[in-house]
Amino acid sequence: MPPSQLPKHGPQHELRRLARMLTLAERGDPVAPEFGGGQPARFHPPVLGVTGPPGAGKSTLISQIIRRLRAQGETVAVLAIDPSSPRHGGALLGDRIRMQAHAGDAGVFIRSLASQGAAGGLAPGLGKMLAILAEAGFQNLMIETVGVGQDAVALRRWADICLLVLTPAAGDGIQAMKAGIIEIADIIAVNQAEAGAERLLQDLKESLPTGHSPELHASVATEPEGAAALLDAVIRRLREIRHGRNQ
Ligand SMILES: Nc1nc2c(ncn2[C@@H]2O[C@H](COP(=O)(O)OP(=O)(O)O)[C@@H](O)[C@H]2O)c(=O)[nH]1
Ligand SMILES: [Mg+2]
Repeated sequence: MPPSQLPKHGPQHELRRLARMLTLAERGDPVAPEFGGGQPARFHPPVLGVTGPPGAGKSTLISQIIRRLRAQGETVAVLAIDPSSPRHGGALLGDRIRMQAHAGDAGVFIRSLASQGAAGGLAPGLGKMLAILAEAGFQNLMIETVGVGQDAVALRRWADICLLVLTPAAGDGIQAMKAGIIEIADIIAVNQAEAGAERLLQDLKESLPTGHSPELHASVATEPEGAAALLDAVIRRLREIRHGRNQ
């Protein structure tokens, strides 16, 4: 069933019920049948995974993607496995979204998840939670995570599209290359590009493994048009995946 035919998830009690089902799935407990019992969803919306170091601008970019999708009437649910990092000036995604006026919008659902392990590992019930959100009718799903090493590979398992967000700050790109995270990326954003993105973009181009050529974009997520090309690319891919599955 396409999401437009599913019941609208407006009323507060439905949202509370959805939140409860996600808690059950996170714990590994049984999920109610109307949420598909946590089994793979009948209709699976595109899943965007957003990963990168704390403070790179993942939440800010996700908020911009949400803004664009909402302007086109599309719904979005986000699972944020993102420990807040005061040291880097990062805020929990929920806070950032609230600041950016998606609060009270029934077409946007955001859930923060406890991370497993210091680096922000993927939650064990993630697949189930995505299935529940799909059954609830959300047209786009996103996962935000501070992924390194094995976590990044796990993200690849759940996400149709992986967006890696780096900054020109010393070491970011090198760290990502060392952690093997470059290999999972379909799109790489060099964000906070007002500090100059050329060098990191060049380094990335030169060190990409053979046969792997992710789209590279420089972005400034905090300026109104600063991430336009990146956002276009992400939204185009989400749409391609959805159209492919609807046929
Ligand atoms: N100067 C600048 N600041 C940015 C940019 N993108 C995000 N920020 C800021 O960087 C901080 C961390 O952003 P956030 O989205 O929370 O990063 P996350 O930890 O990767 O989710 C916030 O204060 C943002 O406002 C950018 O392109 N340029
Ligand atoms: Mg964040």
